[in-house]
Amino acid sequence: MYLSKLFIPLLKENPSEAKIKSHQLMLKTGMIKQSSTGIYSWLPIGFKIMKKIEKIVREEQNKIGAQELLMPTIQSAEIWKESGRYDDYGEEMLRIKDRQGKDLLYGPTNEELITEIFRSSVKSYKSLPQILYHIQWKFRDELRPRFGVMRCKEFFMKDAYSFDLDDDKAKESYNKMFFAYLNTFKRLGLTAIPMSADTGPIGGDLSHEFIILADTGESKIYADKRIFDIDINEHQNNQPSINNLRRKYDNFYAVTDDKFKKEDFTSKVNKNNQLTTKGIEVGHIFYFGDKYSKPLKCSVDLKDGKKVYVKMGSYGIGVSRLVGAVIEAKFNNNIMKWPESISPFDVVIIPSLQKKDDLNFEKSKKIYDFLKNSNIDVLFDDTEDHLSAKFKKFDLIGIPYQIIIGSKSGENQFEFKEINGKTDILTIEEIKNKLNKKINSN
Ligand code: P5A
Repeated sequence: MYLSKLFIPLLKENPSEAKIKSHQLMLKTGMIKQSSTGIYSWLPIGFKIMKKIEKIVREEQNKIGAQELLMPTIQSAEIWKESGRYDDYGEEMLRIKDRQGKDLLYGPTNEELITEIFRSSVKSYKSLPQILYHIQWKFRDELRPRFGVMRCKEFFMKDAYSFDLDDDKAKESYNKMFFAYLNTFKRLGLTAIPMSADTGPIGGDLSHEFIILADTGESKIYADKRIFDIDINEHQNNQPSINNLRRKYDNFYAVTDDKFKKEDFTSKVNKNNQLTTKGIEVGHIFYFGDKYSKPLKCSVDLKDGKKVYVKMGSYGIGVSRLVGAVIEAKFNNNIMKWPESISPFDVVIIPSLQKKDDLNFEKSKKIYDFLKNSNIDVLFDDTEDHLSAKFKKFDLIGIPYQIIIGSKSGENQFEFKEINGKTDILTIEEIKNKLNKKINSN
């Protein structure tokens, strides 16, 4: 893609309404545009990054055997009345009537709808276990939407739902998802800590929030630092080891503020290991047994003819919030570096171009065509901005690698710079091999 053709409305000034760096950067680099309070349009660069995050989330769900479907954004109020949550959910729920006066709502979550789908399709214990998920927009009429995509009204969520026959099996599903989440965040270049959490309006008695550390996070956290040392690769994808490894996490105190008890923290965690800080909740998982299956009468027949309500859990990842969360974690000293796995482009060619200087343009175009033909997603800054202005711009756009075409480049010798890192002088073939290696390792 040529930069002159890219729809990327960059802002010159810092947007005054943005209080945290991710919100500022997303507005400044034309990733999003507010459409009304807490509701955003996703412009090409922002959308591309979010789609890459979505792909990784999807791959990790599919790896554990979860199956993707798609439920609508608009739901009937009936099923929410059956579960009892229609009244409980309060003003956060956007309620709508159609022309016949039927009560509808814009789904804030999908426990009811998936239970309704399951109860009408599955009758026998033989069909269990199952994990179903979708990636869909949600709407919550948040009292105080803020920080851009971090807490907004309309947001993109991956929500999965597990169905099992008994508590033990259901907890295995929970543990599988627990590690799928850790793997997902790792691929996004994030260290997320699972923290014991309150269940709030979703319900149940077992729940973990996945938190990444950031000063601008809304969650206050209290943890035993040693939780960072657990190696998730220990688990070999077989159930006993997943359950055992999950138990390791229970050995270390790690809670968000609603579960915090000072006496527990000080008595269970040695002073040197105490970590009190803030973080961003990027995922949240719940086990709630028959909280929804019972009122919605979602049961299956057992071998002996008895009926049992299915045991359910639900598992959410804030896909759109993650775009902001990655920025909070990676944007330092006014320089953004996207992890290669989700960067909007693999590499950018930055030539010094003056109107009459066709040489650098031709060189750049050659490299561009060569890399493009090698399936590398390359951006070419074909504008006539001064080099220093170009560098400033790309410090914010955050493409991890740059090929600089200026006084130091020879016939087949180019400056290849890692943003925030070192510069090598490489041939175009070497650049291609290096980039391919990076891309394939994700
Ligand atoms: C789990 C899946 C649920 O909704 N039901 C289905 C459960 N959990 S949750 O914690 O309420 O949300 C899951 C994740 O969605 C993101 N999120 C938000 N992102 C942006 N703006 C919001 N207003 C918002 N609310 C929730 C978070 O990442 C959360 O962990």
